[in-house]
Amino acid sequence: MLLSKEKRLFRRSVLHSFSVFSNLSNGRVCQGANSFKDKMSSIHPSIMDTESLKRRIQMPHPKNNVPESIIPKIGRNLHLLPHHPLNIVKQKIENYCQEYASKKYRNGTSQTGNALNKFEIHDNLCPLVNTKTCFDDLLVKPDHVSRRPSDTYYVNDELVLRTHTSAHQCPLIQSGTTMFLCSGDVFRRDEIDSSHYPVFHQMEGVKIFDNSELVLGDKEASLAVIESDLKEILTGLAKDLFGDVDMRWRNDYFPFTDPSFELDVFFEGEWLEVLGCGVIHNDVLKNAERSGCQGWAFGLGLERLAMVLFKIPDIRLFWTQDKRFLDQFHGLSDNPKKKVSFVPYSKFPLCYKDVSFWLPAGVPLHPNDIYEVIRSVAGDLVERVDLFDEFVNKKTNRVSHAYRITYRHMDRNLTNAEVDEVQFRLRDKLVEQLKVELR
Ligand code: FA5
Ligand code: MG
Repeated sequence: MLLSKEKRLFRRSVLHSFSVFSNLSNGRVCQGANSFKDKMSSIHPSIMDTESLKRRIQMPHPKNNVPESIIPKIGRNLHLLPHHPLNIVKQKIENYCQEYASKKYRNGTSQTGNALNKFEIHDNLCPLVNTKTCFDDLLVKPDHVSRRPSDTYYVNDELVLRTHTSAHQCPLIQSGTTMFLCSGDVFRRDEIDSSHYPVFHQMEGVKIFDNSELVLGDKEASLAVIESDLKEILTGLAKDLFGDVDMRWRNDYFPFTDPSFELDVFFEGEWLEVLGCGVIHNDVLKNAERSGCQGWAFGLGLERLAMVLFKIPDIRLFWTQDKRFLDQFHGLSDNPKKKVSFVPYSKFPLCYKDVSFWLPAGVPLHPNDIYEVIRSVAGDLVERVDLFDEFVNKKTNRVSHAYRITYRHMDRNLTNAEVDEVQFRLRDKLVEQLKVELR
């Protein structure tokens, strides 16, 4: 089930964009870092403090679809909090990758003047990015499903909350980098269950190969070198993190890599997709003004890896401030070899309520619109939401949806009266905001 959900994002539009970049000369070689100096400003778009950033995100615009419930998450930067499980996983990955690089890659510097065996670390880039770097530069077509307001948080026509850390690929590659690891929070309108949350964290890894590392004049042989290095570093990473866990490689599709792969890990009786990766598409490198270079990229979900590593059963737990959760990870950063399995400090009973309604006639509603209203009223009390019945009344042509909402508090017991109160507010809000007709 997990897999089919994620496929939606990039796989629907299978056609690549082969637009001609007439303003770029073909076959341009890698350029020196200095000539990109002024372009670095696009990587660090005005260093904004969190409060200004929140105000910027909330500026009214007809296209602004960022709900209030997202705002408190901005700037929390869980991946940077010492002892937080996401920070521990991030550090483990960075340590592993640096060690791999120092052993596997040649000592020295590239034509751009950057080290050939050390990843640059970027972990505090602004999450507000433009559609050019988030989508266009990565060959994600204007009508692609992942760009729709049903899937992406728009601030206005041009600015979005990054939907993936790949949004930083082109500006960083353009800066002349040879390799980097870039982590941060990403935002998606998505369904609600134990492994999906509207804000989660990703890490992007990119390596651009130096000509001296490839087979000169043989693109195919070079491609084989790149692909095998990519799989080697990621298989090694999964082994380093999880030991002998079952994993599988599958062919995947992303507009910005070719070929593309994903890696799944077996967890709690299901295959859990933990990362996507591939060989960077030539046209992406053209967009980053590094035509003639070749390299690989990967993007992994930090929550997914932390869930497997520490056996954390629910993605909402990462946001709790409860010491019973956070204290379990203390001391791990200094002792990376220590094994920790999260011990649930409470198992409060779940409780579910159903709601069914007619969708408003003639107004296209996406289930993500429903999930967001549910989130905005019930917050982290919702464990999951399932659309369990959908039908069209043949006479009136109206569409009916029925959702089962599973409630469970992470930190305490919920009373029936409390859940009823939330459910009633939620029903009212669905009517008020989405104009549905309750059944
Ligand atoms: C991407 O976001 C691509 N940018 C990854 C990539 C980078 C491919 C570079 C090629 C080259 P995808 O949507 O599959 O791909 O997400 C990547 C990972 O993020 C997933 O494997 C999963 O681990 C995690 N992820 C995706 N959606 C969610 C979610 N809603 N909640 C938690 N983790 C998620
Ligand atoms: Mg995926």
